[in-house]
Amino acid sequence: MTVPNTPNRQTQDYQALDAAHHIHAFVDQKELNAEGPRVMVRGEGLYLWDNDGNRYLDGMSGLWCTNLGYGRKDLVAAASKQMEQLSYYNMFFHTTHPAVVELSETLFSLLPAHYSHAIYTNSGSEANEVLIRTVRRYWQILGKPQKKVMIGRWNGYHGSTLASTALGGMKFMHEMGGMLPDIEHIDEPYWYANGGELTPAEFGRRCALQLEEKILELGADNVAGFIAEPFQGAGGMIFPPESYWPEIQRICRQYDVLLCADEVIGGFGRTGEWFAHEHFGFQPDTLSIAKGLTSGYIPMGGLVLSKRIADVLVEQGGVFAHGLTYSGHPVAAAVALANIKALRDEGIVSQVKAETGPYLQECLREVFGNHPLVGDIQGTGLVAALQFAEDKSSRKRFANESDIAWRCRTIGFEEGLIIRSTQGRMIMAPALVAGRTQLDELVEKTKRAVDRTAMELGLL
Ligand code: PXG
Repeated sequence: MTVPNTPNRQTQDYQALDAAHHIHAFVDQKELNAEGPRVMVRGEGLYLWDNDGNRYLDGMSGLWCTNLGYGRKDLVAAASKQMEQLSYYNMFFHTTHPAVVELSETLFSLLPAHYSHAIYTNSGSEANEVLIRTVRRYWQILGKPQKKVMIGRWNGYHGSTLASTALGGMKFMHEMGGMLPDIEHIDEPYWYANGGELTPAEFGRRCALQLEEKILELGADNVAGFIAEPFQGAGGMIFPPESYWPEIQRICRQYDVLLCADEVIGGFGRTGEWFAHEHFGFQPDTLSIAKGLTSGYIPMGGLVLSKRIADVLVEQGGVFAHGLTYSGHPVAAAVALANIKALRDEGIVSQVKAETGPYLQECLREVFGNHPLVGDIQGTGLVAALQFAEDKSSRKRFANESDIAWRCRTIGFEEGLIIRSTQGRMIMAPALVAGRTQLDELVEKTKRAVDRTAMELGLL
């Protein structure tokens, strides 16, 4: 198959140059060099093409970010127009510009009314870096400088820079020189793995109460905020039991600890609501955003602040000693604006809520509800996870579940499908523009990959 716009080097040439110059993300570089990375050259809608002309259905929206799908000409035009008009200016030196102002106008029209201000960044990691400093600054201004400890969760993910790694709970990342003082963790609400004999509701409350215990242990006067993803993404697309978030919110309010939601994956329509905390029904004080803000067309992130925090920073804070060269970059802002307008005006987010989300969830439960390899199905909107289990009734997981899920993911590629594996879970999060036909293809190809994996295990 000929692929239009295919660059004219051979795949092995790209691979050799790649091996000569790159350290890739989260991989044993020596092993990857031996295998050779896939060379992606083109994207259109939900599909990707590699340099050898193979087509893939991207069931992961790139890295949970291409909410609008690939190849949108309107986003290209928005970037190009902005580059011609004002390719760069900054928000230092008492300056602003229309692109970032208009982005905020639209963003805050979509957010619940108690949010008022944003600090823009280039990525989700940076949003969480800024979060720590901003939250600490808030308490300093209020005369409580000792309130500086952040509490996160084990197996949470908040980015790969130093402070965002420390906020996250990936121990193998901490081990690579990644922990910081004044950051603590509590357990994740992963009922399937850790719930034991408790019902999901009991377990959800138990996990939330760990926050209260941790706050009491540290002293509420020392705790600045609690950060968590509304549902865990990189940690395995884990949905907390329904009892979890109301209890977390109660505890944060009771001890005057800021509730910080990391919406980098959950934001911009993934669950069918604009933001995942709206799906779970709680009200965070801050939101970290990135990914779906621009559908991955250009890097941009940000920290959204509630009016409660912003008023203190603005009215009483004096100089805010923070700034990034590219905060509110005009081209990124113009693309973000075009992106969120398209998600809104084309009814894409509402379609995920009313139609495509329920359809995907229903299909997955119908196809995998009785599958010998699948013990549980979680998800809402256009995000879902299949939990592999050796014994469903006791929720026993395979000892080598990561290898099994990785194998399933590899078979997926052979079937022309990109889905992710994390521990013993297969994760999908297709672009929000997916229609029924593409969701059918996603489920069908996932079934083939899971069936072939089950056959190799002798279960089918
Ligand atoms: N918060 C959350 C919840 C994320 O998922 C970040 C912050 C950091 O964003 P940046 O833009 O700095 O990468 C993320 C990133 C995975 C995976 O394996 C997920 C992410 C990154 C890499 C891998 O699912 N999310």
